[in-house]
Amino acid sequence: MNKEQLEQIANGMVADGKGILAADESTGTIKKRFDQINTESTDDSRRDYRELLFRSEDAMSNWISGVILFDETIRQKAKDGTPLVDLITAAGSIPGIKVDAGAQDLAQSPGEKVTEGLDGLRGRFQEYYQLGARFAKWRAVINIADHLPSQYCLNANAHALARYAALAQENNIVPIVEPEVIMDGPHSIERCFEVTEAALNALYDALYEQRVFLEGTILKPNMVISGTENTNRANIDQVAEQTVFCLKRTVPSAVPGICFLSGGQSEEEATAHLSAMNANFDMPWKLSFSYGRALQQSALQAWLGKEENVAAAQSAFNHRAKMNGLAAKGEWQATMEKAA
Ligand code: 5MM
Repeated sequence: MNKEQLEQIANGMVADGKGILAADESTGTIKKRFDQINTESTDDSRRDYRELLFRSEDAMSNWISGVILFDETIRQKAKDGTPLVDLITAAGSIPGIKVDAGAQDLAQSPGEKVTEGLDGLRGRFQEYYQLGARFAKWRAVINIADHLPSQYCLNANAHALARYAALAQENNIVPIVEPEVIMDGPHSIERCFEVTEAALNALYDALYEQRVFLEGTILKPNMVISGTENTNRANIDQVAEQTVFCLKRTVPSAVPGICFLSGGQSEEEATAHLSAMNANFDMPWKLSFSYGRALQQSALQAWLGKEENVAAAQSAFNHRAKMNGLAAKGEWQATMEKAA
């Protein structure tokens, strides 16, 4: 393990005003996204869509520090034969890879999930490094319900996240650790706080036990936010305050950066929350984004699977990337959306 290299990559992932594009939708998830725009999901259409994102010059050179890829994409070539990974590095961004095999039902605990994918992971990391990946991602799914999550679920997922993280670092790949507390449900922001705090405590206990080098990691958490079906939703300032308060209680200052997932927030909500945190609080880590839907929604709607819409889709992606880059510095204003 080369600690210096890990630290350098992790710091690059949270360079000033930059964040991560999560383009690691598995085949099933990207099909759902393409269904929304009546576009067939094929090897070529997935390649064309990802290629248009990675060739969005303003976004990729100025606002996107790294891209999380799916296994298929890290091996794919652009239409002109250039490996997609090379488009990313040519823009000065870092290629990363999703290595988990998805969340499956947790045995003996109805309603809960545990993420799989540890078998053979050491060898897969070696191959992904050769293919150009310098960071990786593993996502745990934690559901909130009346009596959930159980401590069993939090511990099982934290253990897997730590095993993955230790293996990634052994191969000089920076692990993004993502314990996602799901937004679905009628729960309050207070309940989200309680569950997020417990999940992060379990995670950092496991990372410590398994000797993970925190300076060479990135955390990808949910924000502390009301459930989607809650009728009395917390506002932007409350989300920013509760999120920062929760992270300060749980995340060691040795961690260089925290890059949020968007989790079903609208594009503008995800940007506004991030900017409010950076504008109003002093923190020991960089706070940035690792958004999937909140970076791609407008671009997908502009593209509609049509070649003639590529420029419009790129312009939508460039705009979202810039808004989030500014939010990572606390400099975003709602008026910037209207002006655009
Ligand atoms: C882009 O979506 C990622 C992959 O999901 P699946 O494995 O289910 O296909 C997902 O892990 C994503 O990286 C994070 O959830 C953040 O994305 P959002 O859309 O929540 O910002």
